[in-house]
Amino acid sequence: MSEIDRTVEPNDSVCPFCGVGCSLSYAERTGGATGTSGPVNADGEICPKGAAAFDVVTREDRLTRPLVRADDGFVAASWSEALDRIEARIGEIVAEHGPDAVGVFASSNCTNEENYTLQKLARLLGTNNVDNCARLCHSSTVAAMQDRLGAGAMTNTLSDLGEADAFLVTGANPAEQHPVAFRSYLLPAIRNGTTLIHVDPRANDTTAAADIHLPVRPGHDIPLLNGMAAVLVEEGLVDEAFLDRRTEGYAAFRASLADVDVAEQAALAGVDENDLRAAAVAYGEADRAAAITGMGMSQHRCGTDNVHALLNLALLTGNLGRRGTGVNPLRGQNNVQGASDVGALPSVLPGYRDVDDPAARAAIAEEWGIEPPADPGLTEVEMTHAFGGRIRAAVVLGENPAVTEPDGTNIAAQFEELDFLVTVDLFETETTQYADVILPGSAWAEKAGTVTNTDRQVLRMRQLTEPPGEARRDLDIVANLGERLADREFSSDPAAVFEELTRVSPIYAGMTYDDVDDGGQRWPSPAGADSGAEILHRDRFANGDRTAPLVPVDHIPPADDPTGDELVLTTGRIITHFNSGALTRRSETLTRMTSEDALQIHPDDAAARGIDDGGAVRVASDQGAITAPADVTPSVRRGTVFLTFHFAESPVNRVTADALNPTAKIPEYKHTPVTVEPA
Ligand SMILES: Nc1nc2c(c(=O)[nH]1)N[C@H]1C(S)=C(S)[C@@H](COP(=O)(O)OP(=O)(O)OC[C@H]3O[C@@H](n4cnc5c(=O)[nH]c(N)nc54)[C@H](O)[C@@H]3O)O[C@H]1N2
Ligand SMILES: Nc1nc2c(c(=O)[nH]1)N[C@H]1C(S)=C(S)[C@@H](COP(=O)(O)OP(=O)(O)OC[C@H]3O[C@@H](n4cnc5c(=O)[nH]c(N)nc54)[C@H](O)[C@@H]3O)O[C@H]1N2
Ligand code: SF4
Ligand SMILES: [Mo]
Repeated sequence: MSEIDRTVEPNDSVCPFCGVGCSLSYAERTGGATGTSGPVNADGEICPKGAAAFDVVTREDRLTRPLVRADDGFVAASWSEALDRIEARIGEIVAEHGPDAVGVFASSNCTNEENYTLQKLARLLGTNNVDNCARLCHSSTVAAMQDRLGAGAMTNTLSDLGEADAFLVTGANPAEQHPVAFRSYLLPAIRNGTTLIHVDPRANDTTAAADIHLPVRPGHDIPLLNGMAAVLVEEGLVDEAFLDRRTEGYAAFRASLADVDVAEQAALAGVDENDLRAAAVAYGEADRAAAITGMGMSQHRCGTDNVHALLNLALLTGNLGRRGTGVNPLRGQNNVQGASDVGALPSVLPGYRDVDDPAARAAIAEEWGIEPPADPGLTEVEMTHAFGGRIRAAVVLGENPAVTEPDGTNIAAQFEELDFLVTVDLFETETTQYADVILPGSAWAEKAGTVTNTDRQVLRMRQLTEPPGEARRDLDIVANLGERLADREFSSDPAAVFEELTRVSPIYAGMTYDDVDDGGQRWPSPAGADSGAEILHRDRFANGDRTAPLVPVDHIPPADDPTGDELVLTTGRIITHFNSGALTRRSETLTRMTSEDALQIHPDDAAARGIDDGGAVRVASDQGAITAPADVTPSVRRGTVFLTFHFAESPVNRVTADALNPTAKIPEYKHTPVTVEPA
């Protein structure tokens, strides 16, 4: 790593991992990261990943020069050679097939300015084929919340959540995935008496703090939530005044519940009826109840409907628009909220204005001089499916889809189909191996700009050190690509790009780059993070309506239920590793804590298959097979097995299927029938 620049004031930046957005800086004493007091982690709290953040920067295997494909592998090239090649090949492909033959993968790991510039590049080139991996996390949540309430983000903020009397945490494991949010905001409230209801097929670190655990059968959240809705009505725990003033359709909704038998719903969801009733009563009796939702809800074919069913509970009980309430999707990477806010999505422009809205396009044209195209582009998984067909060339910034997209067994073949692939990464990864040109980008501590965290706060990243060798700052790279591909000037000054963003994205209007320094900027309340406007849907919903509809949601049985002695594979995360593992797998500190994946399997399921704890098992589906050691544990429910996707040596996505949710196009990562046997 280059010298840390001591002249940067203050000398800290934002953690490169999860969407909580902790501040950290370099500690001379340990040669690693230390937490510093920031807008989210006031006491400088960080988790083990944050503490290892400099491992990403200092790794020996960082890319330091552009690489271009030669006959037998890659050879180093100068920047001008690499950019010439990109300009020539993408130019040819656009000339032959049109701009929609190019697919652009933006990055939830990169700044607002980098993502804003990249989506601008795509649209100036003439395509809306730009997406980021918000698609893979909360696109279904956003679709449901946008539809019902007019905004897809956390309704509340981390700091007011602590005022809740009950938390309903479903399909999320914040103790491991959002550790500082859990420890600093939720846990103190829980210790003070707030009831924690945890809905998860596995008991994990979050469950350890729970009062009620509902070990739902994967893919069966709708019956569980509908059962809870029925109990709320039966027990008179609905908020009549709120229903009158702020909702529509209660009579019909109530009538639809007449057919709902709570015992049947509990049986379908695979949970104890009394526990389900207790959860509904705890949620309904609380003066303030906050729902927190994650991938266990969103990453299903029925992901949007799952969230619709959850929204019904909040509307029935008046738990929206007040402190300590709401429906709160905890966001993934440090800038997955921002990458979407700034328009790195195929159907919306910066600030979530539809590409097919002429007024929105005209407003953008005033700034850019050119109107963006009107037809929505392809989503991430749709783009990889179209490789070699409609999509001939791709630009991938800071993503590793060869590991993280579903049906990984086929993805290799899909990448081979591309005529031309450019990747911008810190390392050679499973995805860069298919590239024609690999550009060496900048790690978090080597870049300046802003990111937007899970509770809509815009936070400032500061450049603490220089990129290694000839690696460049990502914003410079995206601007270089823009100049080559869209043939015009692109600014690589983060302050200037942020200022442009505030002019074109209505939700960032009124913010300034300098004010971001104080952590005081949060949409939709640039006046200040605690201005009173930070809780959404207070008097009106974000779409301007006073009321939101209650809508009956029917259970959608998973398309492929297990047959014979198949088990259901669900996937997820652990505290010490991150997504594809590109950033964490080679970190000495983190691999010392966890060095390999393990298949969680219930002792009864293991015994029936002759599987021993620690023994190698083969996990196979219609898509593919992998092997992993068994972790025989009663913490996972019978009939369900669990693996992470952090270890590319045992890539679980070779086994997952690529069925998509019809509305949001999110893949079904959390319900795959598999056979499991000793390897
Ligand atoms: N340590 C760590 N932190 C991270 C990440 C990481 O990789 N590692 N990634 C970041 C990103 S990108 C994201 S999107 C977030 C995700 O954060 P989470 O949403 O917490 O992530 P997951 O572990 O995928 O899923 C949460 C839980 O859903 C449960 N689950 C599985 N199937 C079902 C189901 O059908 N119903 C219900 N109710 N639950 C189910 C799983 O057992 C799991 O415990 O984390 C972010 N933070
Ligand atoms: N089975 C299963 N699969 C899943 C999920 C699941 O729960 N189960 N979750 C899905 C979810 S929610 C997500 S978000 C995706 C994540 O999918 P990805 O975004 O593909 O995963 P990451 O490992 O975060 O990949 C980030 C890549 O960017 C690089 N990178 C990191 N920071 C920077 C930077 O600042 N600049 C540049 N240029 N490069 C950088 C890293 O080296 C890495 O190669 O995975 C999805 N896949
Ligand atoms: S909680 Fe998230 S943002 Fe905070 S240190 Fe841990 S990984 Fe980084
Ligand atoms: Mo994510």
